[in-house]
Order: sequence, then C-alpha cells, then structure tokens
Amino acid sequence: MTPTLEKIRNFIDGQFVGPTGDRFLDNIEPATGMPYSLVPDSDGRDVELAVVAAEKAFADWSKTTVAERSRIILSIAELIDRDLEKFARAESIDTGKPLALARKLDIPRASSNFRFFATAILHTENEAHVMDDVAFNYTLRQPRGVVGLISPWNLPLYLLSWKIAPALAVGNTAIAKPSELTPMTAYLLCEICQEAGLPNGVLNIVHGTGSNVGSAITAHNKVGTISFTGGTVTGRKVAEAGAPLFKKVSLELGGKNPNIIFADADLDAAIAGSVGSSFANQGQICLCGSRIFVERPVYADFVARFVEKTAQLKLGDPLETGSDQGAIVSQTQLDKVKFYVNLAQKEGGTIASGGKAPPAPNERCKDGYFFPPTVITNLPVGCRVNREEIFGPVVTITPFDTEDEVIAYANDSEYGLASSVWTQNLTRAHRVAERVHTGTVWVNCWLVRDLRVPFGGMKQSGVGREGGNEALHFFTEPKNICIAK
Ligand code: TXE
Repeated sequence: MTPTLEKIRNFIDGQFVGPTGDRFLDNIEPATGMPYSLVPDSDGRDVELAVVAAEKAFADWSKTTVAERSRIILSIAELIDRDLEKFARAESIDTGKPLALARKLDIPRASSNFRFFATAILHTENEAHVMDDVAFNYTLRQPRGVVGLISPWNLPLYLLSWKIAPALAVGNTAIAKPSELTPMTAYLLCEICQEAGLPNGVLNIVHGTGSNVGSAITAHNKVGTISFTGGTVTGRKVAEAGAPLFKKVSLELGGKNPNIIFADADLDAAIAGSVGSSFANQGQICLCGSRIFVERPVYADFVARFVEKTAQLKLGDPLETGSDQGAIVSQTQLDKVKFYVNLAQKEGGTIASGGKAPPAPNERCKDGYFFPPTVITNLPVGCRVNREEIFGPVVTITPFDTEDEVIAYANDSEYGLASSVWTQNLTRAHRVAERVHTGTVWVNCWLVRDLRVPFGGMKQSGVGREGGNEALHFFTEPKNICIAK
C-alpha cells in the first residue's frame, strides 16, 4: 500500500488552495529518487487569481506605514528562527543537501534576509536638490505594484526570501514561483506569513513549472517587475518575455567562476577555502569556483593537498550527521554532471579524484542521485568543460605562469559572476580584483556575504544587482518632485 503523498498547495489571497486544474507533479526526494510529496501543476488561471489578489492587497499594503511593514517582516524572521529545525529538515529532504548545511547556511540566511530589509526600510534616505531660490526638488521612491519573483532549486528559501523581503518591505505585493523541484520551504513560509499577520494577498505563491506558471507571470501585463534567479538559458526567455511590455527585470544567472591561487598565498587557507568554494552544496551554488588556476611553483603541491582534502569529504545520506556531501538535486542534473565528466576525459583531462558514481550511502539512499566531489587536471584551458556551467561537484585545476596570463584565462568566459583571488600581496590583490570581469571578487575568502553590498553578475551571469540599496531601488520607482519657491 503506497502511502498517500502530502499535497502542497498554492497560497493565494491568504488561503491555501489547490491548482485550478487539480493536476499535481511528483516532488522527488533526491536522496532516495522517490516521490515524497505532490506539488501543484498550476497554470495561467492560478496566476490570474494571484494577480487579482495581489492587486487588491496593493492598495492597502503600499500605504501601510514603514514601521508596520517592518514589524510584520521582522516577525517572519523571528518565526523562521523559531522553526529553524523544521525548515532545515524540509530543505534538506527537498534538495538533497546535508541537513547540517541547511541548518547552518540556508535557513539562517533566509531569516537574515527578512531581518535585513525589515530594518533597512527604517533608515532609508530620500535625495533632495535645492535650486538656489528657484525650486526645491525631492526624489520620492514609491513601490512599483505587483511584482513577479522566480527562484531556483539550489538554495530555495535563501534565494526566494532574498527577493520577497525587499519587494514587500518597500510596499509591493508579490507573486512568487519557487522551483517545481524544491517547493517545500516556500510552502512552509506561507504558514509563517499567516502567523506573522501578513495581510491576505501581499504574498502569493503559485507552484508549478516554468513553462506553465513562470511564463504566465513574466507575460502578465499587470506584473511590471520581474526578479529572476536561475540558468542563463531561462534568463534569456524571461528577458524576452518582459521586453515587449517594458518590464523592469533583474536577472541573477549562471557562472563559471575563476578561483586564482598565487604562489605567495597562504596555501593552507587557500586549500581549505577552495574545497569549500568547489563542493559546497554539491557544487550547486552559482558562486562556486569551478575553474581553479594555480601559479606553477605551487601547482603540484596544491593539487596533491587539494585532492587529499577533497577525499576527506564524507558523501552520505543528507539527513545523517557528518555528511558533507549530499545528493544532486535531480536525475537530470546528475546526468548533466556525468556528461561533463565523460566529456572532460574525451577532451584530454585526467580525473585526479572522484569521477564515477559512488556506492549508495545506505539502503534508504540506494536509488538516490549521488556523485562524488570530482577534480580534473590537464585540460586545455579553453575546452568545453572549462567554458560551460556544470553546476555540480566538479572542478578543474590549471597551472599558470604570469598574472596577465591568468587574468586572460579568468576573463575568457561568457560568464562574469564571481571570483576568488588568494595572495598575500595586497597591491596585487587590488590590481587583480580590478582587472577580473566578475560582479564579486573575494580576496583570501569565499562566500563572505554582507547583505548591504551589490550582488550580481555581468555578461551572461545576469543583469542588475540584488542586495542593500540595489534591491530597495530595484523594487521602487523614483519620482522627482520639483516645487517652485
Ligand atoms: O534552472 P531554470 P534549472 C543553472 C544550472 C542549472 C541550469 C538550469 O546550470 O543546470 O541553471 O537549472 C523557472 N519562464 N542554475 O533548470 O530553468 C523554473 O521553474 C519563467 C543557476 O533549475 O533557470 C525555476 O523556478 N520561469 C542558478 C526557475 O525558473 C521559468 C541556480 C529556475 O529554473 C521558465 C539554478 C520560463 N520560461 C540553476 N522556465 C543560479 N544562478 O543560482 C523555467 N522557469
């Protein structure tokens, strides 16, 4: 007797409702490869219901005082903190990431996202420009209205809350669509929003596929603002959908991030930091440093010690204590990882570590989507494996001889999201950071995140920035009011 699977529901106008078409998709647990819940296979009709609710709610929410919006959004943060374990476990089961990682990274960051913007709106400043005795100008920033928020499967609540928090904090109402692969924590968030007293219709979550729900959001003429995080291919579709309607669109897309280690670096720190930036979340973070470049004098030593430290990572059942590496999010993504590892060997690469499916961590996970941290050397620097985003636990390591050479390697990419530079020469750190074409440059660190800083990429890594004032400005419309003296 197969157990009846929990049906996740949409959250529209403050109510949990099923999809209009009453169709559901299997929600697969990556660690087992088995469905463990059902997610609404919603469509344009559900998006329409959400738009009506969001429009209705906007009239009041946009006029709610900053102090009141701040209070409610702070309450959401506190309730997430209260339910940390429940959210962390849900995120781990849904994504395949280790429970310890969800507990330490994903859920605390989601809470911080709400807390940051709930307090940021208490301290915003408006610009003014005085024209001698002619006129007085001030810039009024007003909420834009109903916004569409679309998020991916790798850091589900972390990235969705990074959009919901600023959008609502400045007075917009929202329709959010999490990835159909990882809907659970967005569903749990709606319960928290109800408990926090978020008024009906301010946040609406419509579950479903990109083609049925995502595209209905991006094409809707009453959703004038779109914030998207996902792959570059889909980001292009989102931009194409928004263009005819002159929508304001923010795109945070893929990356193929360089991680540069100079010979004078603190190698212990560089190796520890690089194992993290290579394999955190099974390498499924757009900021992961998948192209490692090491100055030749320390190349052999780095590779040997990096491989040794990588081999110490414990691949296991994500729910078990001590697991450093969990499951890949889906069969499709696992197949993509395997494809690139096979391609790397055809392109002349050497598998220095990993490279083939591991034995199942335990009986429960015998059909799960597991792949070991994989290190590939001896590849041509311009080969496909060094150019295309794999988005899995796979890195390449390439030697270099000069600073100009490695900067050319780093910049020879369609992407430009993030990079790391490891050196103890401060002058060189500044020089290299200025010359590398990425939206973020970490020096002697990785994934150190101050929520005030601009975050995002250039080239095919995206358009626009999230975080701090960048987010507050993206989700508001500036108006210049000029008053004659
Ligand atoms: O992301 P998609 P996927 C990369 C990674 C991955 C690739 C594709 O390389 O292999 O992107 O991953 C919704 N209109 N990143 O397929 O398709 C979709 O339902 C509107 C990097 O998961 O981009 C989901 O909610 N929406 C990324 C969201 O878009 C559409 C993190 C992202 O899905 C849509 C994840 C459409 N036409 C993957 N089609 C990062 N930068 O962090 C899909 N969606």
